[in-house]
Amino acid sequence: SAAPIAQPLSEDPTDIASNIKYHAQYTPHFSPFKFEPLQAYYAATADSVRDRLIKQWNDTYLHYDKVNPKQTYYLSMEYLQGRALTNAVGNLDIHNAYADALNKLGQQLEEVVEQEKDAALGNGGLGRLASCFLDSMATLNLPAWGYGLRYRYGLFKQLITKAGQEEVPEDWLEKFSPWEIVRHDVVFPIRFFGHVEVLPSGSRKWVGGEVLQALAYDVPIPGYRTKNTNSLRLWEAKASSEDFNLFLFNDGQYDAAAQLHSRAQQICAVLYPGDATENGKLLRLKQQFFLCSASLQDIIARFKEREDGKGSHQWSEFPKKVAIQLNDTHPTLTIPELMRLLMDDEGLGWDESWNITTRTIAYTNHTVLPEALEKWSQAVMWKLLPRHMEIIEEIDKRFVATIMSERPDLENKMPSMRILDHNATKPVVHMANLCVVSSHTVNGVAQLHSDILKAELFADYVSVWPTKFQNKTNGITPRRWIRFCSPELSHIITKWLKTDQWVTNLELLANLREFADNSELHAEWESAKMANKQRLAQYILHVTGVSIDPNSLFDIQVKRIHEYKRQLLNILGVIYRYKKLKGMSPEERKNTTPRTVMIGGKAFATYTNAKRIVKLVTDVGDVVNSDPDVNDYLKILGWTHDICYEDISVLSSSENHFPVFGNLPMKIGPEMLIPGSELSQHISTAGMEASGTSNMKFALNGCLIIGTLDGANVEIREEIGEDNFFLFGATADEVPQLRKDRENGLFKPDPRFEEAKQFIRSGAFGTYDYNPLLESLEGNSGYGRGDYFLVGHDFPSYMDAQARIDEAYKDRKRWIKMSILSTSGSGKFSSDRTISQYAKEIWNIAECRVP
Ligand code: 26R
Repeated sequence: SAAPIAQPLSEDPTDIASNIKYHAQYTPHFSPFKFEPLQAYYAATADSVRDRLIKQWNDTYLHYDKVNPKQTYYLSMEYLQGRALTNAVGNLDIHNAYADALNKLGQQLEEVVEQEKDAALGNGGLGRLASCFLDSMATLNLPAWGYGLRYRYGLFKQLITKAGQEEVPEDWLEKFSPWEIVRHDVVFPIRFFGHVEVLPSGSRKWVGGEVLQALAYDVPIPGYRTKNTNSLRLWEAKASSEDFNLFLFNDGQYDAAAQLHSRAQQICAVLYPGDATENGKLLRLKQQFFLCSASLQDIIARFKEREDGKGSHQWSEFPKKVAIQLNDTHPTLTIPELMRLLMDDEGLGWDESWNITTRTIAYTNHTVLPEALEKWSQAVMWKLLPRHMEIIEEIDKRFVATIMSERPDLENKMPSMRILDHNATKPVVHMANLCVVSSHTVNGVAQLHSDILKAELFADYVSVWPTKFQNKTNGITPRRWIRFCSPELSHIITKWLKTDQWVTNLELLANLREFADNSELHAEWESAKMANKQRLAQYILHVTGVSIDPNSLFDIQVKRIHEYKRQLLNILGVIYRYKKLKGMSPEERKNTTPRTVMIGGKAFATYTNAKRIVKLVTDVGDVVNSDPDVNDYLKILGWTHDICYEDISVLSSSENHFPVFGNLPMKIGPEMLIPGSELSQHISTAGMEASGTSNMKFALNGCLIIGTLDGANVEIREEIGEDNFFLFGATADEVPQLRKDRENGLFKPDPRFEEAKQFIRSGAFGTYDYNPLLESLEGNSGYGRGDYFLVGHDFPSYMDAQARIDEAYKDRKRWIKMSILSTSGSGKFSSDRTISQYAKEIWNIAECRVP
């Protein structure tokens, strides 16, 4: 064959094939003649696609530099980017060309892309939201970048063994990542510990301690069908070569010689290191500061560079060029660090620095759960960041003084409003309070959540700053979450809408409504959904050996395991269903709606009750799946999750190995799971789920929802119509009274609820001690007991909704219509809509399209 060529930009499959071969030869990642062919093809294909990205990536950078627009910087401790290759060829609109090119090389693009290990640098909703936002920012041609940390080990890999969940490290960098480019020239010093020195001028300076280096790794973020390619900049910690003590090393003291080097390695070693110990807390704080300081130094350097092109920089211009969004409180230290850099390094006064800081920074809250609201020990902060603590004290002092003079009526609210908490036995800094006081805008992530923030968590601030609080309902990128993951459904939508504009203007989906009764559309829709179900069933069989019936109702709940998300309600419902099926005659069973129930998610390593729930799902699955009486009517599968709520592992304790069959991959990610599902469960205790985003992904893919009036469910139901949403449960405003009633002994449990719990107690699901879990549902009060999450209260209405679902599923026409209406009503939930609102209403930035 012809010699391989570089020709990186041709769209001719023959040229592309040649370019892939070129990379296999000249960008080798494996020793020649000794590699896994599929992995080598993946690496060469990724390198080839990266060539294209680099050109438009550089063009984008130069264009932004030239135009010097106001730019947004999104600071987040988490990103869940998912696999990049399918996304890149999709956004660049070269999917078919690459598929053809690989065919010429005897390969399948579908198999090649499955080789990619994705960077799971996040936990769940908040991290995936950040990644959807990056996609929308690029697609909308917005000058907006992400900043984060380059963790060595991201979210743990979940194994299911006889004991339940076990966590093992996930080495996403094990081989290498073709999607990151190290910028050896972008390095900033980051100080820890030390002390504050007062200079003769009276100004203060943070000195001493230890100084590490932050090194930039950039990941390209291509927009959909646009040249604009933004950056996600991930920081890695390094020690400088000067910190390597050659003298000690030659003296045989190897560990001592490289002490700072090993401390640097700890910073980015893992996402959310355990914080039960003081050491753990210190490390987490170091991580947060590392992100904030490196990003700010970079932002300021870029500001100066771009402004100096015009002569010299004016600090008053800074908020007109820079918008910083804090993704929850994790990057709060941006606030005192910006103040410090402006005052101590740039010589500005307090007032000017404060003015700049507060006009630059905005904060998004993602949770009202008390245990997730960050409070840092003042003692730890004084030790690690003495200058920042001085600044925080000053912010607090000035805040208290202003309120006392302007709003003396709020005096008794001061303890909960101020930043420093002196009353506690252990004095803490309230990070959310620091954010509210120092940001120009604070937003929640769904309408109900934003209302709750204003009515409860931040109520006292609302009277001081009535216009500071906004809502920005979350969204998801339609590219990854339907266009690329469900090409079948996408083609049908494009055909009926006679345009593919819906991919960037999702509101157009509403035009499908007029065809909701069309029998031709029904037939196409049903066969696309069936194809997705069959693909899923086939993978499940190959990966796990469990065969499921594609004609059964695929019912899915995948999300982090948390008591407020109520996987326990789901599995109790399944247990009740199982018991009823057992009691039926074979004839009676034939009248039921067969179900395949999939429940999956990771439990935080130290969250014992969540782990017990995982174990219960496992045990119930083991019993039910091997019971021939019910097997045609009920199967239970467990999953684990990430963005790729990846690594499907059937939660079956009897078998915990993960075989690979032929070329099929072991992973079943959400991109396969969601299009293949028909019903999904979003059943949190009302008022507790800030938004939820997987609810939007499922609805967009024509999957019906059983849910409570919580988070974004409220708006989804509004959009798709109440007839197409299986609603149950208490509302957020009823919850406090229901908890009080419970304390007063007024709760009367439904017999079905008692029966399900009794079935577990009887030992039907093995000998594991489920009493602690069952006890959390008993008693009268307390967090973690007394059924704080109202599983018992909502159980009867949940079971009634499930019965309505069984009936609705038997009426194929009605079900398909509801499915079409779910997709038609999902237009609002594009992250393009969300990001346009942030751009207009918070950041004040405009499009900057690369010509
Ligand atoms: C630092 C530690 C205490 C911590 C707490 C909580 C770390 C991470 C979290 C994750 C929280 C903030 C989170 O992921 N929240 C989720 O954000 C999603 C995106 O807005 C919402 O859809 C979802 O409802 C919410 O739980």
